[in-house]
Amino acid sequence: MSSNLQQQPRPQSPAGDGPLQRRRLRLPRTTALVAVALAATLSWSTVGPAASAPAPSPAPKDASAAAVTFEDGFDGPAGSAVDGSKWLIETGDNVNNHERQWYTGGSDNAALDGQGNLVITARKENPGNYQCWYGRCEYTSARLNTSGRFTQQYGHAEARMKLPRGQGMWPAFWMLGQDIGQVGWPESGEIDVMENVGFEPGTVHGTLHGPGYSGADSIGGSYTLPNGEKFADGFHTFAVDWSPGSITWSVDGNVYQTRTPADLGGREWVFDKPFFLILNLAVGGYWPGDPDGSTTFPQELVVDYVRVSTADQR
Ligand SMILES: [Ca+2]
Repeated sequence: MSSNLQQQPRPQSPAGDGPLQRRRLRLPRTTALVAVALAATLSWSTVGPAASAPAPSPAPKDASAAAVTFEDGFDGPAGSAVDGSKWLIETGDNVNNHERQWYTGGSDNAALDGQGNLVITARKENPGNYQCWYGRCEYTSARLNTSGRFTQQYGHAEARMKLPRGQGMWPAFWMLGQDIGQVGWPESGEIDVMENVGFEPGTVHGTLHGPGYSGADSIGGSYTLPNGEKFADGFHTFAVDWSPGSITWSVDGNVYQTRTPADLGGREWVFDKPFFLILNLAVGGYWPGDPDGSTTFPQELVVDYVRVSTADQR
């Protein structure tokens, strides 16, 4: 371990989180973030059950329009940073997964492209002389979340994205329980709407982490594009439909997995509470492995929109 590692406060790793290649610890890296998570309000969770009641007939043709609780279409001038009222930009490194990048702030690695997209860019550079857990950082990238700005319990969450490509890339759209600052991880729960690792260019994973089923023991499934297609070749929509006791994952409307408390063998279902959203592009780590000579930089995670609504919809 480097001295740098010991100087920075980091959450404890849970014991027994399994084989390295499947270990996926996704903890907030700073106490500041935890404090923000604690401050996240349950602004609409108290109305969740009412909102999930059947709508009076005739149902509107586009029920989603009236039920949207969070939306960012990433419209704005090219080069501008994300809307700070919607997104908190996390900075620093992440030793928990042995990720290799430094997450920067501002618009350095997360910027609008002027054509309605957020682009999270992973670069092989270190203009700020950032120091990572393993020494001088080799890469920069970005990680955003809605902690303290938006949380949701149940409903539909989706993002339309074009993924990066190459060994070592690890883009993700995921959620953490807003009580992580109080109960820690994995008791907080983690819902991974979409994760991709570069060595599987045509496959994405949807996963649940909770107490007794995290890291190597997490509960999940995967979806693979037909005909050898790759997620870096075009935009796809990644979604979960979430209701009391059930979470369903889909890609482009194709459902590939539903999980319920029956899958947990008596372990606790920790998904009946508000969660916040996270978008990030990690470079390297236990699960994806590190970039190699075949990896080209920069790589981009291009996000057309993120949208959350109260109603199930597919
Ligand atoms: Ca857009």
